[in-house]
Amino acid sequence: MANANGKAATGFPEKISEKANPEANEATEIAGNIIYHAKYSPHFSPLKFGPEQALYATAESLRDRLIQLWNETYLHFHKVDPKQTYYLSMEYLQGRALTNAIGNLDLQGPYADALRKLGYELEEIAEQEKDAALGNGGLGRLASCFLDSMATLNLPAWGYGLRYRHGLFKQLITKKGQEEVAEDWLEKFSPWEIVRHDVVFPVRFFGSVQINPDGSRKWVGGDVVQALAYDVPIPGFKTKNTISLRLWEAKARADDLDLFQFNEGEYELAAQLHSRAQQICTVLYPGDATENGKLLRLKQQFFLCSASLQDIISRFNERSTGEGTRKWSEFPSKVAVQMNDTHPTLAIPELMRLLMDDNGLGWDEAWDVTSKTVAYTNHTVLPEALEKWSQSLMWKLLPRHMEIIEEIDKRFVQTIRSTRVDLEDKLSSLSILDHNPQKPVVRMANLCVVSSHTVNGVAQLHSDILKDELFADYVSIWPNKFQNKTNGITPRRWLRFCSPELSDIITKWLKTDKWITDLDLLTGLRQFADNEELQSEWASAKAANKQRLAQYIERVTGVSIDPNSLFDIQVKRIHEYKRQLMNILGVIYRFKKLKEMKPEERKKTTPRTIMIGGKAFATYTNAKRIVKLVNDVGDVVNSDPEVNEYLKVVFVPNYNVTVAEMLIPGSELSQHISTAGMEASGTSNMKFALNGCLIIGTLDGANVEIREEIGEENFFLFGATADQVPRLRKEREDGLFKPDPRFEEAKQFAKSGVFGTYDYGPLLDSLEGNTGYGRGDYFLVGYDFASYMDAQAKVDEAYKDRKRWLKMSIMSTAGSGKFSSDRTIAQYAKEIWNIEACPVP
Ligand code: F58
Repeated sequence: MANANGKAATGFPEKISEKANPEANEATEIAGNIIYHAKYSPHFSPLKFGPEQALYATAESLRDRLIQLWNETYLHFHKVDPKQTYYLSMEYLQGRALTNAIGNLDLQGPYADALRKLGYELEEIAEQEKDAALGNGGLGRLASCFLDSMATLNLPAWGYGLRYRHGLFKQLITKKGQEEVAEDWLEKFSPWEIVRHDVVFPVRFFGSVQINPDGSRKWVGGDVVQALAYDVPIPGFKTKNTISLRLWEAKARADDLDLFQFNEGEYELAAQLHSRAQQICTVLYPGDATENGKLLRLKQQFFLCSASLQDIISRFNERSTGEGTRKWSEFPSKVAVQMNDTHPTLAIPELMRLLMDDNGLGWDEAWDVTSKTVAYTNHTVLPEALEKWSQSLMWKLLPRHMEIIEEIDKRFVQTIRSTRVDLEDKLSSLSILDHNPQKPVVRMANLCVVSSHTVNGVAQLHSDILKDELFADYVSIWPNKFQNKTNGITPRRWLRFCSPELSDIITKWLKTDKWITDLDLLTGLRQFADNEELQSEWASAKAANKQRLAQYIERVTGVSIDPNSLFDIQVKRIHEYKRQLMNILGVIYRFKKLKEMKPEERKKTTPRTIMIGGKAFATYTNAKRIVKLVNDVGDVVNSDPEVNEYLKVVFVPNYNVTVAEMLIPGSELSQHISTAGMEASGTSNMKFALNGCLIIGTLDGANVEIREEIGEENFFLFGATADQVPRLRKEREDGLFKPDPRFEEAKQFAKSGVFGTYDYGPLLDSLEGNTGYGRGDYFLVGYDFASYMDAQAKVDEAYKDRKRWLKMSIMSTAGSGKFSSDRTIAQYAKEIWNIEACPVP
């Protein structure tokens, strides 16, 4: 085989004997196991052992170990039979798995040595891996951080999701702006997943409801596709516990192929069900502008719910002994189902159906079980993001579920009518079914609230808004149903593994690495925040991360950036409420001022590199215009010889978990500047703060709590507060808004044509006028611009004082302990799921 560097090779080092060895701990044994996989689990022709082959063989060697731990974990859960949590999510943003698995298994040194023996650096091999990008944004990454924490805390838990072949799209930046191409993470294969050919469940669509002579009902006919389980191991950090992310794939069976038609030459017709099954797991968020698109999304949601619940029920029944099946009333003491947003809401009627129609329970019994089992996390208050499904579409695809939803609604309405006359006039908004004759819909959030035992928001401010506004009337019915669970992030991926330099410094100063699983220990850094030695070590770790980031940026964009400039980053989904537009207008203003300055004045400014990244949903036109504007501004600014020493603007393409792992450690300032009240929490704000990056932000989502934890003197605050927003919008409508001259100047300059010929009119017009759809500056960019620019000026000043900046940076890390997903998950476990740790002995 050819060796690492592609030189002609005669084979692997002779001293290392190839050997299947799942328990390999030491470098030579590990190398032997890697060679074994390269030879005997081949996926490539035998003559080559390049970096790609090395990645697969290395992953397979680790997988051996993970399978062993996995089996021990589930055997242990089976024996102990604890209550288990099932996390249902349409999205997971797992990113790469290699470094994470090696790190969690604490095998970093031996693996690096083993690969060196084979002619490779571990980092080089890790770089080969494609991201598993089965998510869109924060909600998907949160699910992945939660799995890491569940495993680390030894909780008996499973993640359930879909195995999208192409995930979310890959973002290309061209002259036109953003272009989407299909993600290819499964083009070859994923070394981490294991298909379970014995775990297959039928999932039905369409059909009709048959009423049996005894009055019971059964859903029959329609299309039946098969859900096949693929398991991805989720290792906990320094524990044996390794849990599963179970991803479903949709398939048709061999006998669903109509051979007769096929032999008649009607190939498409013959394989119709195969092709319909294949569509289900093709992409995440198929466009839903068409009826077909909507139908496909609804199918995806139901597919996840039905397969997962059948699996959960079969596990519950596995424990049945000679005395017959277990009592269904025990179900909620063995099963907790968490719905990640409303996307898996169909779990509610599906559980009811499975209990009643397949297992013979009566309505009351089934309702008791269901409502004690399911809980719902809300991630948004934006009205357009609250899912509503057309009733006619639902009747067509899921006729039995619609009957059940109607019954849930009817009983809810009856109860309110008989017990709460004061709510009579609120019933039209509280009910699940909206009978608006124009467009009758099912309100999924209402179904979740009515049916769940617990509803939670994802940051304190967000949970307060849920209780005081969105769900206020429900709170008066069920005062104890609503909770807050402030989001968190895993400190393993988001500090220990992505910034080993900073981690080592933290461990050195805290004299322990226990902070990795007990993040509150970071407060111990506060006492050293002024210490010059720590500050200088801190600065060199940051400098190294900035250097690495600068190289990356040059490689992917061709733009060379100065590692001595202030690295200012905003990365997140592109959305008007997140206000990337405000950021770029600020940049435009800065550019204009720099142009107007004399050379010696420019020298006194703080040089900045502003990086913006994120994907715009394919059909969200204004978001795509923002991407285009950022790129166009970058082109002009970066090639301006007078200014580009002091300002660079980079659009970072195809933002994903791996890119985040590069950007966040190298950041010094990050922008979390949403209109107050609109960002439910935000989680990248936590990652940046943990990495010693300062935040410029509004009092929104988790920013509020981050600022409390790290100290207001370490946070660049600006903007209206959530409670002022309605009044400000009203004033704008009444024509009372007076814009800051800087805002007008920035807009005029943007429109002037300096940034090219693209028509930004429609985008910038959203900031004009006082009312109207897509106009009237709904997101208050104009109102907040003045205080935003003032806060940016404070940033520039603070950066000039190196000691002060470093102190603020250390204080940010020191105050980030609360934002570990271990804390979040421990709270879910105790306060919502009622589950306990079940560590493998
Ligand atoms: C995000 N939601 C919130 N949704 O915006 C963010 O504030 C929060 O921190 C995070 O959830 C975790 O709680 C989010 O990512 C989506 O991506 C939607 C998925 C369905 C289509 C519309 C976007």
